[in-house]
Amino acid sequence: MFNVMISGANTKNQGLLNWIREVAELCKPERVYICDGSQEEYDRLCAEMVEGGTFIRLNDEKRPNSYLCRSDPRDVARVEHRTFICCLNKSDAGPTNNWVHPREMKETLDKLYDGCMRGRTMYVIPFSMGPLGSHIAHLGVEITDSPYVVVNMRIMTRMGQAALDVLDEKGFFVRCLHSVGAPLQPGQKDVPWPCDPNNIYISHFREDRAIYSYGSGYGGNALLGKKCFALRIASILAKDEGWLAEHMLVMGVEDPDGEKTYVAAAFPSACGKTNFAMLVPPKGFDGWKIFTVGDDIGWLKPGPDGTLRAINPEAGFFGVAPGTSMKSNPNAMLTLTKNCIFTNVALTEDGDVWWEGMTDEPPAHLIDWKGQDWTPGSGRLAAHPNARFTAPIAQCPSFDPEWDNPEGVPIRALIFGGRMSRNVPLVFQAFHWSHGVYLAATMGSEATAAAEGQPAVRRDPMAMLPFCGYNMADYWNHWLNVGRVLGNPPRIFRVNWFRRDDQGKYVWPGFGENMRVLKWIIDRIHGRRYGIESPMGVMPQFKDIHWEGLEYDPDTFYALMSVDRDEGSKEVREQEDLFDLFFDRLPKEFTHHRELYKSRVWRSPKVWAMAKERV
Ligand code: TSX
Ligand code: MN
Repeated sequence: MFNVMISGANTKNQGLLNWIREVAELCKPERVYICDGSQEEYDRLCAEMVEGGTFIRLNDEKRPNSYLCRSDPRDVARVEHRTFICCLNKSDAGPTNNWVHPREMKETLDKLYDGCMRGRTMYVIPFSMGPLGSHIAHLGVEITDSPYVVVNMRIMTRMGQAALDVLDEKGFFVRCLHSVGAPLQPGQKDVPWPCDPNNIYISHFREDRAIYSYGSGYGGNALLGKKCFALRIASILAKDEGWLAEHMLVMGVEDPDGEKTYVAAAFPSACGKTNFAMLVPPKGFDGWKIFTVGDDIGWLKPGPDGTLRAINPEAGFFGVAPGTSMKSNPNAMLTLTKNCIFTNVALTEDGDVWWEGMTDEPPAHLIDWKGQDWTPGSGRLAAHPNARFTAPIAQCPSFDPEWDNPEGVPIRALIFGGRMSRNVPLVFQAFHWSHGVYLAATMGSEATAAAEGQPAVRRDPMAMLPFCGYNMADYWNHWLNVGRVLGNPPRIFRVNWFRRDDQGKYVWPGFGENMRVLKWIIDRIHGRRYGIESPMGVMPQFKDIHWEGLEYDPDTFYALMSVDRDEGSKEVREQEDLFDLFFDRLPKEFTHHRELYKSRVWRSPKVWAMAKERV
């Protein structure tokens, strides 16, 4: 029997105590520590990481209680090709996931985990995804050998003694095991960012509802509450229990009369989800206010009133730093003034942080994300493009106090948007729930590179392609089932902030001006504003949008709303390619929606959706 000292918080949960022993026997750490989630614990771990060279404490005048961390340059992002869904039947993982039989994966992992924590502390992190004790929330415990994970999890989740209290003696928790995969021999000196980048496994066990991650210390690979639990495992739980775990921001929109309407929105990565979640209403919107509930993940559960009620399972933002500025997202910048962790950004001479896009003029000299001297002429990026901030959501100026409501907030609209330079209008509404599910399932987004010619469109159903823990077609059927039980389902919308003209210039100003689109959506929900039917869905006419404070030409607006008929037909053929992947489990409805769309398009003028003529 492997003997090891356990210190830290106490628990009487026998299931947890047994699991801790089991993992300790396998991973053979130097010591085991159960996290209590206190500020002292956080400060102590940060100080130890400063001591060991993992963290740099930032200038306390400029950025109080904040740290910079530089990862190994080989460990800088999520790794989709090393992400696995392990379930008994391959077809239950579906054609868009990497599948491995759970028995085979366990054999592989058992070998890797054997002794993998030698010379290190094994941290036990109890956490709640969602308000403590909420019936929509779920508990997890992450065991990790990375103190970086502990301090990030303290910001990103409700972590420590409070979660142990909810877990109590018999509570269920999702098992999340993580190791950086870098055991230390006796006397061996540690490195600032230990990892095993050639041996990464991010594996999810459907039947056990368990997560095993090995080899990476970065982001969603290591902070297992986020993508692994709150999306991949939660999507499996949600299917079995009749709710939705979604890659969605959640926000409240308050009008000048004080009426608050909640919406949730799904966008693929690099579409500015965090910016939208913290939107600042533009000129012409006096008295309107946006409240941020979350910027990345929403758990939506049918409520007693027939609505979908949403919580944000997270407690922090793990956002992309480059591109964030006082212009693009002032609320994010103000959230980052203290108590933050920055990973792979640049360090200024006065001990503060910088990244591309933060200011118009870069500083004359920096230390870049690899720790090297940097000047504007050096021809390299100062921050890694996937550099991140970890920040408590409660510090956000637009923070919604309803964030901690255990009943969640009632969602009135679901908004889906990709990045499409052509042929997807600024905004339109689905005819009804099942049509909306079809619009969300066929959503595409272009690769960000502004190259010549037509950029490649990647289909990203519900923005969940990398995050759905089971067969995507089963997931679509589940969506249709959820709609059937809702008395007051949210209305479904598609948006696109990224239309370009023939010169490649963006046609829509975006950012705060998206408030105009949001207002039309909210007017529609409350039955206050008309839209007219087009082949794609219900669309606003120029007069239906609130234009005060923005000079916007009606012709540009109709160009922004138009779709070319032949392009519409091409789109249908691409949808067929997507559906073919799921031939055996595809919802019947989808085939019918596609055929109906086809016939509407064929009967339309060459360039349609120009709702101009009709009044
Ligand atoms: O986040 C973005 N949003 C949503 C904001 C609430 N971005 C940044 C995307 C990368 C993460 C956008 N970029 C948006 C947008 O609505 N729109 C665009 C495209 C665009 C870029 C620059 C301009 C306009 C549009 N500049 C000027 O008009 C001066
Ligand atoms: Mn995300």
